[in-house]
Amino acid sequence: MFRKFVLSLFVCVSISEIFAHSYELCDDIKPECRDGFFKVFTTEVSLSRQDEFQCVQASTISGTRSEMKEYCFQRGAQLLEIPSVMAFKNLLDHIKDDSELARHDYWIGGSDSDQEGSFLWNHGDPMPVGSPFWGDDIDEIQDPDGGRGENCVLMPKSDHHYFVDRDCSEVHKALCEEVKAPFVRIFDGPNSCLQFLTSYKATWTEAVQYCRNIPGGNLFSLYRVELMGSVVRHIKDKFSSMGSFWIDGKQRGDGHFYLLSGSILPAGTPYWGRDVDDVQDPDEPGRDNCALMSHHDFYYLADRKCNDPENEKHYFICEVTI
Ligand SMILES: [Ca+2]
Ligand SMILES: [Ca+2]
Ligand SMILES: [Ca+2]
Repeated sequence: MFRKFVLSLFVCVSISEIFAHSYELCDDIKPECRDGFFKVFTTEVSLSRQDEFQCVQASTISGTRSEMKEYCFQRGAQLLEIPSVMAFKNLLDHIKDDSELARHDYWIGGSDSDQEGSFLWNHGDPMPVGSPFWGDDIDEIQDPDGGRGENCVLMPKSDHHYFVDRDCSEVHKALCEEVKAPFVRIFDGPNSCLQFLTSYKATWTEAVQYCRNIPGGNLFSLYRVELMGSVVRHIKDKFSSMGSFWIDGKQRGDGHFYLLSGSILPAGTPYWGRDVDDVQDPDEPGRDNCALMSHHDFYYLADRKCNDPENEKHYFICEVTI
């Protein structure tokens, strides 16, 4: 028994050593809200650290609960979860102050479809019950009161945007919440806090814009080739074969790839791969090509169209200079 324990301990330690890949969170950097999302503080606004917020967006279309869940997902977001009473109040204040927002009913993340009477958020965390979250939906019986016929949580205008349970096939707008990725430090250096965006695919141009919205932020630059190993290891550990990642590097008229800082991203090995054919990249003539770490080719660089929303939307990596 003891030997077995020692053996399994040994196996665990060796495996974790082999796969150990060290990184730490950059706790002092918080992502900003993307364009089109508004900020909702989750604590008392006057007291809050300016980083305790959610990024929320009201849908432009209406649909059933499951259609709206998909709608949010397509935007790198999920149906809104409300983590505290202060977050609820700050959200209601924002809705009340905006006459367009105030006119609609909204699906949010809660449901009791899995087990009747047990309301859960998107990923299974329990939702609070009772006041001050739930209303009565006008019948003087506090919701949830719909039994098996009403399994989805709506914030209806008619009941001052309190929570009520409704039939999931009703058609309403939704509130989506941006899924925020943490900043991690996987190597030492001046731009060493990286954010791997894997809940949202963007063109290279959109990715640059997203990263620049973060104070001190930019699309990740491979300014030293040594960084490539750490980044590839992190992608393989955390996001194995999920997809490719845009990084800094855009072709200009002279054919070279330039970093946003103005320096040149070198051509050839060991940066570039051959992507999906047998010719080493960059192999697309022209000037509107950008650098992608291609999951088809061991995350070596490939040149792809910078701004082709039909065919070239990918994950991306932001970095912050601190
Ligand atoms: Ca009721
Ligand atoms: Ca129910
Ligand atoms: Ca109800």
